[in-house]
Amino acid sequence: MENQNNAPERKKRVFSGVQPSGTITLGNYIGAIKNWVALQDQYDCTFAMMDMHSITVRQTPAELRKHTLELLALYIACGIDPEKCTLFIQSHNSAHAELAWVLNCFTYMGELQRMTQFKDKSAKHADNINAGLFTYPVLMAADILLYQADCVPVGKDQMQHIEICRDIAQRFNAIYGNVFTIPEGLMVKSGAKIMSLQEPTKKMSKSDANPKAFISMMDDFSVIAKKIKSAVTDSEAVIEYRPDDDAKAGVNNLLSIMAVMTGSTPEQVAKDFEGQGYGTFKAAVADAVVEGIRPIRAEYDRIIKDKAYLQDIYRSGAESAHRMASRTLKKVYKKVGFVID
Ligand code: AQP
Repeated sequence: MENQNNAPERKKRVFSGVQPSGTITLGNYIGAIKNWVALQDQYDCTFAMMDMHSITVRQTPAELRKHTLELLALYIACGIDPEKCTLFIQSHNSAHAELAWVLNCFTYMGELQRMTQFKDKSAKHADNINAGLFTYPVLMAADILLYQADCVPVGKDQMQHIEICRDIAQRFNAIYGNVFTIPEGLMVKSGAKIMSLQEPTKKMSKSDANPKAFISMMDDFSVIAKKIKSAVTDSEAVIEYRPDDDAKAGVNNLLSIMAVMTGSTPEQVAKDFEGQGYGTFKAAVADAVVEGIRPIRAEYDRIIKDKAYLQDIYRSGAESAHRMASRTLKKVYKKVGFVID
């Protein structure tokens, strides 16, 4: 790629990540990871395992470590190529915590109080409303801004956090000049918010207390089929896609899942199943999900055994991540008036 002065232009940058706060759900896959695969040829991509974000909710240490490595193996099994992308563990690059501190001083309490995720998670974890949960969006802003990311592919639930990240970056730039690239959120048209199978007006979440509510990418295929077959729908017994009708939330969700897994649209899937019963439809959705996950699981089972390979990837990933991030951090420290050694 060259500009008018024949100088090579840098590829646009993408940053994203998932918290290893449990086993990854079909929602994380459809809303985020699946879309990263399509971006890796066109963009300079950095994807992380966001372990620092995970501890805003209590984690069992051994489980967190296990989930972090599983997540890396899953990224690769889903098609993320470590030769093309930087893959690293967030806590391996201390620049995230350092920039987050600076950005905390440019973020207002009122802004953070408006964040839906903070409200939801404080209601869910009323015994542990910690300051990290409150400032989660600031750490997320640091994650993105450190890499001067142009695009951040995320599910719908994270768009509010992208907005606050843009506000913080613009505020900082207005004071100190062009320090940060202002990132755009990148959201898929279909599947940006996969809903709980048991309460379809709620997002599917890996930390849901009811395992029937989510499909884990690690579930046995028979369990996946069972969960889809017992998904909550409605008593209307009509397969129609009505995205604005909460009474139809369960069916809408299954139509969206089927559409993504078969490369169709929810409207088309609804047409394909017109006049059929929910039982037949659910069985077809279960098949589509299982067949979509099957090759990923085969790859995953192979990769997770190779601990040395995974270690090589996250170590070299941390080096590149550190190199990229330290340029931004140094600039920020200089701008705010820290003595640069
Ligand atoms: N249900 C979903 N539908 C579509 N996209 C989703 N994402 C999460 N849930 C859905 C997207 O997955 C990426 C990683 O999310 P995360 O793990 O960092 O945090 P989260 O959004 O809080 O995901 P969970 O599964 O709900 O985790 P817990 O239960 O730990 O809070 C993001 O791009 C997100 O949009």
